[in-house]
Amino acid sequence: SDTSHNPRTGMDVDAFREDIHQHLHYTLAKDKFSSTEWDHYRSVVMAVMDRLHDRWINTQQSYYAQKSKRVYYLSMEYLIGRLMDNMLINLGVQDVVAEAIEDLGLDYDKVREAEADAGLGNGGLGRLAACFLDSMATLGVPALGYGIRYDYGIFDQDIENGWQVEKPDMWLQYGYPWSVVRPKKKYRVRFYGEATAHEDSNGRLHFDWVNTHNVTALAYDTPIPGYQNDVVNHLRLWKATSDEGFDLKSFNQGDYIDAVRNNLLEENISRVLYPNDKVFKGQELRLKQEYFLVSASLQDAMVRFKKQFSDLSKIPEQMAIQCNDTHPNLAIPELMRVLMDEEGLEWIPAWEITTKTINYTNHTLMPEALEKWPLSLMSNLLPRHTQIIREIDRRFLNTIEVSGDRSANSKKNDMRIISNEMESRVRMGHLGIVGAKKVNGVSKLHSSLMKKTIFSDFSDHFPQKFTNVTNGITPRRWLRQCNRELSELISDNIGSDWVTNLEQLQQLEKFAGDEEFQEQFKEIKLRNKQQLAGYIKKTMGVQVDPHSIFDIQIKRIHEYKRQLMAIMHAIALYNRLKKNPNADVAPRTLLFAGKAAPGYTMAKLHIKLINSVAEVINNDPDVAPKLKVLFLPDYSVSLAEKMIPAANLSEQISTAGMEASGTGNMKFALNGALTIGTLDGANIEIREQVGNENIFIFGHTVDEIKEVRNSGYHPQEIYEEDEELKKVVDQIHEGYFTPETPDLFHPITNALLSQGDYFMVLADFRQYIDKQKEVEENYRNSFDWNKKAILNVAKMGHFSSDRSIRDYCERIWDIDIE
Ligand code: DL6
Repeated sequence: SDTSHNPRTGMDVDAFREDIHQHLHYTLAKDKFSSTEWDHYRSVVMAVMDRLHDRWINTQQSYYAQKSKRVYYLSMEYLIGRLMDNMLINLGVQDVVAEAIEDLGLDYDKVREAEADAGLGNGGLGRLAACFLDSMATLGVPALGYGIRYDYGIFDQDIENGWQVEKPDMWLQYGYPWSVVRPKKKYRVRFYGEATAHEDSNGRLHFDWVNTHNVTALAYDTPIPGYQNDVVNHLRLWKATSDEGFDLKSFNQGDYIDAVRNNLLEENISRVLYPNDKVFKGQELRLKQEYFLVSASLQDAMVRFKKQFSDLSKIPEQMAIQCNDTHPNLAIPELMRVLMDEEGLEWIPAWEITTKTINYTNHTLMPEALEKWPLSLMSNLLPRHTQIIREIDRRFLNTIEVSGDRSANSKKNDMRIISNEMESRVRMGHLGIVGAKKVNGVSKLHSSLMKKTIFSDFSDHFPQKFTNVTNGITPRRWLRQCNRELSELISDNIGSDWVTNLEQLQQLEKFAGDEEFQEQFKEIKLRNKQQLAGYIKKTMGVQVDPHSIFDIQIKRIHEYKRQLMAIMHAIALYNRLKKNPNADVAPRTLLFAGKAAPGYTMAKLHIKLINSVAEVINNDPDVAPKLKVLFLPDYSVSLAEKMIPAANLSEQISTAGMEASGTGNMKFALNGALTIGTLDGANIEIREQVGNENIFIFGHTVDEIKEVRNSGYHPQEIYEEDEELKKVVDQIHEGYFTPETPDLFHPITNALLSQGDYFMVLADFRQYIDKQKEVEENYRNSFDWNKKAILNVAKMGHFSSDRSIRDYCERIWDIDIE
């Protein structure tokens, strides 16, 4: 560490103070009279960037010198949140910089909060990518994340009269000081046009892609430091620009405005993140975004490769490409195209390289989320790729052997990449499996269901391709950063190695029943709850009781995640309290947060229902002291960092088989919340780790659901037979919570009763609310509850994203770490 006090590189308070001050003065031209919180924040960022740059350059030089194999992580989403704390913690200077900031008469929290969340993702898939970047740098994996620099990330959510209203996310409005633009790192990305063939003098066919519309991809790099290891990788985000300047033809014809407008159209490619979670819409602009990411990133990777190698067969030894879901799976035909049309390889060696380099992670089994691009749309936008995909499909079909009594045609139709329907479609999952080296799911259950259900033929055909890597979360952000007090309590007792070796938390087991430790643990949880209560009071004007059970469900709003079941539980509790206002119950605060896709009407209606129920409950003096329900607007990474450390109970209640993994479940348990959950996704592995007695499991299993569906599911009967449930459903139906619009929630009750309750809310409701009773009783035994909570923390070692990345290195990327 630099002890020179040099303002650009020194790691002490004086050096930082001087550098922050210099940036304010010399870079921003501000003084103490004119500077704003944003200026202070920017000056701090620039001082931190000064320290990152040396390490960044050194890291990249050493990868180059060692000819390290690179990991290219391709993702349409990175849900980063704020970076200031993360950067300071990983550089090991959080306290030093806090002191320098205070010395300058500024407030650390205000500086930190001037940063806008980088919300370039929808939910778990994007946040996973962000955790993986942190872990890859921490493990010293030579990795580079590639993505798109959307002008607008995930929309801001307002709640107006109980309804979600979307507002544009202006995260770049004042610039993004954590990124460095690379004005010379530009690649041409082509669209449309035609694929033509010509024969050379040796009679060999060559393919060209001509008459294309071109867009330029411009690189913006954000450094990604590892945890106190001097490694700095980066995330490279592409912005679409129109490099060709004016459309010369229109320009010469004097149509100045039109010439400029065209440029704007090209820039639309990186304008906005698609806000849909798990639903495939098939818009052309989205396909453009996907190809834009793939094309720019592969060009960039090839340039890096060719600086050091000329033998293309070395590509699989030099790069592992990981596709985060099918969104970047055009990397398969694109790499084939580059190798054949630009590098002159024949099909077979090109295919050999491609299928040893690219890997695909599947993140959902939900049929409506699987990408299936209309062939007509694809062949118009990407004519040469479409040819290549057809050829991949044709060759693949020739390898399919028929067995049993299934006809050859039916099996081929099920497996082919280009579906044989009225409107042919390119199935991006099938393309991924055929073209990838490895295909992985994201939890044990999900990986096994993937092989048994949607990809069963493929798992028979390519058994060696399929593997599992259970998701993880970075302990730096999700414990060290968001829960500083708990981190310190842990480090005081077991040392601080857990930050990079989360299995060390095991050592906490012996403190689970220790009264003194428990006392401290409890006090920290209470303070975290008080802080969240303060935030709620400030932003929503509602007082919640920090001694009540903080029961939290935060995630995207989706029917399969069953926020509906949780609000129905609140209604049942309300009814019990109305009937018996003096009932001796543990007070509970039920908190929700999450965004609904703008076009997902049912999810938006669920938000309205939660807010309507909250309104009635919170304003009823009979129940308000014992029960509060709140929907916190504008869920984000930063809000999660406030809510998770304050939770007692974590709601992970998806219909079994539908949540591929979940990662919020891991964050809560790591912060000492107990889980109420179904046997779904990574909940199963959490139970394996913490033991059945330290988690509240309920509900139908995957097999039971299948059985119920097969033997005929009759939600109406469940409703008729369970009086308490019936009352809840009736109240929703009859407009008890919205007397002015009594029919408002009919779509919800109809889905439950007359439309077959696809998400099995009624099937699980009784078990759920009985389990919730058990939770409540357990919570009242403080010793026992805290013991369980501490054990949960102690058993979370397995869910570090460092472990996930080690698994990727070993099972998929063929990279040795230490
Ligand atoms: O793997 C990350 C995350 C899982 O934890 C969630 O369970 C899963 O729902 C989510 N999947 C997607 C798929 N989206 N698309 N397209 O977001 O991935």
